[in-house]
Amino acid sequence: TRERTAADGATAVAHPNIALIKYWGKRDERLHLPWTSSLSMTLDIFPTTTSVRLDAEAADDEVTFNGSPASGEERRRIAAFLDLVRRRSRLTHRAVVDTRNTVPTGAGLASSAGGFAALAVAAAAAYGLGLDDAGLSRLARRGSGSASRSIFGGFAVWHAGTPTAPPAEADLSSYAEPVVAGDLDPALVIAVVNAGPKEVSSRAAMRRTVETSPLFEPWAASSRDDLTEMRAALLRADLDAVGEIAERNALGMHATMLGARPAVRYLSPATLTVLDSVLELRRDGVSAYATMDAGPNVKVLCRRTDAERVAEAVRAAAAGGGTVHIAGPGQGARLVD
Ligand code: 2P0
Repeated sequence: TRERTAADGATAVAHPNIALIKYWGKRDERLHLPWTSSLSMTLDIFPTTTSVRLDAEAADDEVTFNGSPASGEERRRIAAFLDLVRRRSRLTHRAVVDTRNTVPTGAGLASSAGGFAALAVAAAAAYGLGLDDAGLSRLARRGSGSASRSIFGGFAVWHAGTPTAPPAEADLSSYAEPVVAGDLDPALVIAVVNAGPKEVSSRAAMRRTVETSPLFEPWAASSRDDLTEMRAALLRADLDAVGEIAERNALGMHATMLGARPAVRYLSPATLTVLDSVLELRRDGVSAYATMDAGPNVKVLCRRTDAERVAEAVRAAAAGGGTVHIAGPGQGARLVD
């Protein structure tokens, strides 16, 4: 690796991902180690572009988010992430971070996944960490769990890390990798029924679920089986099996949340209306399957050739109350500068 100077900087682009096998629940909060492995598709829409420039003179990090200074929790999380990068690089320089995010923030569309994947790639380059993809994925995980998967394009699996190992050891084996898939030609139709920020952060919601929901352990156990079946279904390019497994895994995750005390409920009446339209599509012979994250929005997995028809159906179901996006598999995080 080349010598680093204070003038060094780097810019990276990353995309969000949607989990088909969900990540829900940490076994180690500081290291962001999950209870279960998860699997996702990286999207080709809503990129985040982040540049990191070292500043030898600055007394503090300067973080700009979509042109405005970042503040509060957002700033704190980015500064904590940069502290981790600094400890690894043995450089003490503060950084100027400029991030441009095109995802509707806080709407359960995983804006933190593309965000921390782009930041990890840009910061690792700027501070000269010399990481490979697995190392970048481990680093991105420390920003946000789901970001570990956005390092890779297409389908990616994030390993929970050896569950019997102490956290410091599991930390080394908890990263994402590409998943071998057959010729699926999938699309995800994203029905944004509410683009506002959520009432409970996914971080707080998953903590409450793990601590209080009697349904958490059974879901975690079945999710491990779902992952095995999902990998086989992807390998044989069986879109119906992929969709069925994804849908049941997501509904199971939401069931664990409903079992929390007090319940965490992200699904709204509009969500259920869209879910009904997905059932109707299936009755009409269209392969369409739904998944929902920490918010009311619905992502419908289908064949790319059916995407327009699916988009039309969910748009009609949302009755003008939302926007619909069509995404295909996108690229992994990469340096652009
Ligand atoms: C996922 N979600 O697998 C799951 C499904 C939401 C529902 O990953 O606390 O922002 O930063 O590790 O990654 C959202 O949680 O949480 C998420 P942290 P993250 O996509």
